[in-house]
Amino acid sequence: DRDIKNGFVPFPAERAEIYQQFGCWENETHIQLLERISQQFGKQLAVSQADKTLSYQALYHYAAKYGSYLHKQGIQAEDFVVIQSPNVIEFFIVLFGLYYIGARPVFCLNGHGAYEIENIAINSRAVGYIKINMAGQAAKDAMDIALGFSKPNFKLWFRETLTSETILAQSFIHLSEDTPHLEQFNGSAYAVAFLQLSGGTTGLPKLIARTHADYLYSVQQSVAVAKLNSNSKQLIVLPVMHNFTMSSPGFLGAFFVGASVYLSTDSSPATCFALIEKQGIEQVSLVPSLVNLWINSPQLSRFNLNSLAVIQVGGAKLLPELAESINNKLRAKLQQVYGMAEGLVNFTQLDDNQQTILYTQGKPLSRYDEIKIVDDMGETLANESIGYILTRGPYTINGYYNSPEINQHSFTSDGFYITGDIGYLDKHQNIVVTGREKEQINRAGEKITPSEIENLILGHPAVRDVSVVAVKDPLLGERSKAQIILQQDHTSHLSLRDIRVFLMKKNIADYKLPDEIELVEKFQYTQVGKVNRRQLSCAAK
Ligand code: J2J
Repeated sequence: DRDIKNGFVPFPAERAEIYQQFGCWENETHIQLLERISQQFGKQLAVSQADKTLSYQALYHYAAKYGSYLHKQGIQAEDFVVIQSPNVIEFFIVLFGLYYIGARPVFCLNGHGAYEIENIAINSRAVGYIKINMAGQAAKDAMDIALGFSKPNFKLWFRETLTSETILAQSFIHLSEDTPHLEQFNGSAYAVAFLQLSGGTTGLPKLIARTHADYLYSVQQSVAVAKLNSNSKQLIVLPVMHNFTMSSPGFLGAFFVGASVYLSTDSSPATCFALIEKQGIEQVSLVPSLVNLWINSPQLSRFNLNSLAVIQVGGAKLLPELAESINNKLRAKLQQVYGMAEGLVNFTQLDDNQQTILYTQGKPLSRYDEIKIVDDMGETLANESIGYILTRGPYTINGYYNSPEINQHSFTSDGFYITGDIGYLDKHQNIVVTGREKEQINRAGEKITPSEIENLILGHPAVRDVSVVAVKDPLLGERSKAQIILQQDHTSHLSLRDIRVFLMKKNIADYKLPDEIELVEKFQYTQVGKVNRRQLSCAAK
């Protein structure tokens, strides 16, 4: 069908049949899920942010309105629309508005700049771009970014900038008021639902196409393992469009059972602790660097956080000392999560013993997930031996979107995704991530591809060659360092600021700006003659 023609790699028939037969995939799309939950839990609070709230009924109602408006503007089913938003309530209306008409969101991080947005929009062949801004903040206009598009093959004709306001973004409620009401689009649950971004291994971020059925299956399994129910109160503080925040169990997990989601646009302990205390928050997902910030905050003793029951931590390696502090200082149960936007997600079980919770990343969500640890030759290793982590299963992609060349080295011939992570299975089949083979820097859970930044820095006239590497950082886990070899004839000094300003002019996301630079005569090389990007050792504890 059209998805495949456009570059979606479907599940191979033999495996699809098995997953189907074992009931992994429900025949339900994202909007059908919201419709069902809004019928069942209509009056229940779906999302709240600052002084704004939406019940499930209201969310569905506004989504229908906004979707109808988008349709009137010419957005059609199967169209891709790039969306970028801080953690505000309006995001949910835009998201489900797109789903209402069968359009497909392309999720960008709020930190992404025009540089990333342009590339993502072009690669996904998006027809539009919706940007939601915070009220009162210097509004980056969607128009400004879109005007920068230069590629002739790209027809981005729909651009919208919304501002998150105190009541609800009045701008778009008004926009949709005099729009004729459209029927909900009920497409196939096996079609592409959206595009997520990969942390990336080489070059620009790769696109990950997930189907409604496979994704919502992972949500359903996450809900079970995180034990969410309709009374649960979830705080969202990580970026709302990250895969972790969306699905592990994330806001979709909360929606799945009619629970309530509270958004914070700010991750500072003072703001989040106050929200936890005031609302009686029970569950929150964090990256290790945020755990670190929270437990060491002088604010900790000022608030009553007794309601906090479970904290999911994932996105980057959680060191056991920090893991222990969740129990000791935040008095909550830790649930480790090792996941990826490509699919596979592992959780420690809430009733696992302390050893397992502190030292492992748990077990895959589905009994049909297959994990293989292999050596350099691709041979499967015994338990407790460290090797490359490969996986395939009912909600892991079988290829990046529209990337045949990349897929050749990202997947094995029998369909396993090569995660680029290194680790082992313990004797109880819990996975332990010990390191990484892929070209990536994990800066507080945000993934940076060194070659992307290197290519940009190479454009600086004073730079002859550059290597961007990860350096261990006590707060961020890893920070980025640009090692630079200056042009021979270049006598002037190059500072960190020079490089950061140079990159900022390219409009790249802030988290990708190098944290430090070092001027060197030559790079360190590994045995295979590649620059040693991993100066740090991610060796097993
Ligand atoms: C070590 N490394 C980890 C962990 C992810 C749930 C949770 C996280 C993500 C995510 C996600 C790690 N210990 N606990 O999508 O649904 C690193 C690995 C992995 C990469 C994926 C989810 N948890 N990582 O982080 O697509 O290197 O997804 O391959 O952003 O993060 O990054 P991403």
